[in-house]
Amino acid sequence: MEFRKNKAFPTDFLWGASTSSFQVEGAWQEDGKGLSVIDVMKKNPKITDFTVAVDHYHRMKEDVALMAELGLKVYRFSIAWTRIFPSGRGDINQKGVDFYNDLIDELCKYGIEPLVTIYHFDYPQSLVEEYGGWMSRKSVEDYRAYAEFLFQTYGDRVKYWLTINEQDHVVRIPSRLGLTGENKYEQLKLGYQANHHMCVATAETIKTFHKLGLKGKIGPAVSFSMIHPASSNPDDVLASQDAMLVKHNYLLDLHCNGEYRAPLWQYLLDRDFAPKIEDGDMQLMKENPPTMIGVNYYFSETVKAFPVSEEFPLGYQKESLLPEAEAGVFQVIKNNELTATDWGWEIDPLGLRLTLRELHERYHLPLIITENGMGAYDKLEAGDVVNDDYRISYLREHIKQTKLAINDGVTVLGYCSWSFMDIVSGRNGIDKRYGFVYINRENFDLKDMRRIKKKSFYWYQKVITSNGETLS
Ligand code: BGP
Repeated sequence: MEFRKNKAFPTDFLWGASTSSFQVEGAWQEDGKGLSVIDVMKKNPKITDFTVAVDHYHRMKEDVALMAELGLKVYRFSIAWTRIFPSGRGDINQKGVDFYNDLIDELCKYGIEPLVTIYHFDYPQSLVEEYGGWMSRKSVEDYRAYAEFLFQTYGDRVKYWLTINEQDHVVRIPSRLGLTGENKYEQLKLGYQANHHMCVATAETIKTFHKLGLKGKIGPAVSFSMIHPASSNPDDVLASQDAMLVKHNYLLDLHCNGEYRAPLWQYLLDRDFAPKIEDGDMQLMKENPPTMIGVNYYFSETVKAFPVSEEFPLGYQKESLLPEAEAGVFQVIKNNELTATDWGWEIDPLGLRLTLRELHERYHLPLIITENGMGAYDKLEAGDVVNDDYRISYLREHIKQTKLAINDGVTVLGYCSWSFMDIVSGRNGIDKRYGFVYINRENFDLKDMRRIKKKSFYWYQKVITSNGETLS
């Protein structure tokens, strides 16, 4: 839809950038930190692990000063659960508590709003060993108690909280659940049970948040993007709706409405994936919905129908980590209208507007973009210059669409680009760079870890000072 006049960004719009603990901190075994599932994950010999990351743990003040120079209004980061509770519960590690106290104080000193992710993939390994982690009901109380400790410790300065980052990825990626994933069916069945526990844990945590009388907003950060039908063939339209259901909607329907929608429940029963639900679970979720939704958006997908056949029987799935095809449900195909990043992620800025509108219409909650960015092979040129025009162009187009979504009537509290500085990518090491700040290291050569401002840094600085009016 086009309009005669378009609204500007609200004056209190939160311009920001994001990171997560294991992707930036390093110091994986320092100052009493316990092991997380990330620390024990099978290593890929071709890329770096997360042990050093970008050394933010030791360079925190220098990094926050750069955030201030960039002009950030909000900084999204996650707390490493095992820095606070090395064994996931019980004994507290004061040095870990102090690190985040110092980080939050430093942010407040510059007037930067902290946006805290309570848990971003780095689940305590000891809880996996003790009782199976998220697969056990016991995980609910340990997560809630950890979150309560954070509320009590940092809640005087932190107003915005994200409960679980990309729960759907945790459920689907065996190593993030602490599983080997050797038995696909078993892994998916356990994954749906883990998913249910995460939803109950989130609701319990939101209940605690309100009980403590905390002001501010809380909700999950979800990976959510529109899935387009490949054609006007009704079979493809059905495939796109089914893909939306099993990839995205199932999760927020639980968090926000406390329901397994009929077609989803039918799917779970049919595949024998239905989780065990205890009395009161659904009511608890209904009564304790999030008060905002964090949206991680990178790309859209396009799907066509994928009928069951002899070659592809029911249950067949193709994954490159996340599902790309499921017999009898959908099949992702290339969208020829879109270009893609070096990693094949299809660039679809308008898809962000559609995503924001979809979420707004479905759940009627304020949204905050918690991740959006472009992973690329950046080149450090002579004189410490990184000309990342491709990233500027990516971000510009997505910010334009965010503005249009606001004009459509969607409440968007802020925009946090992924990532503030280069991070170690979840699956692609340090080669896949995302930041406004270049980190001078390679996969196996740590160099001097110098912080270098990229061209996009200066561009985003202007975007922020002009409150999104200067995008060119
Ligand atoms: C999201 C995660 C982030 C981040 C990002 C980019 O799924 O929340 O942690 O890594 O995606 O993904 P990748 O690092 O695989 O490029």
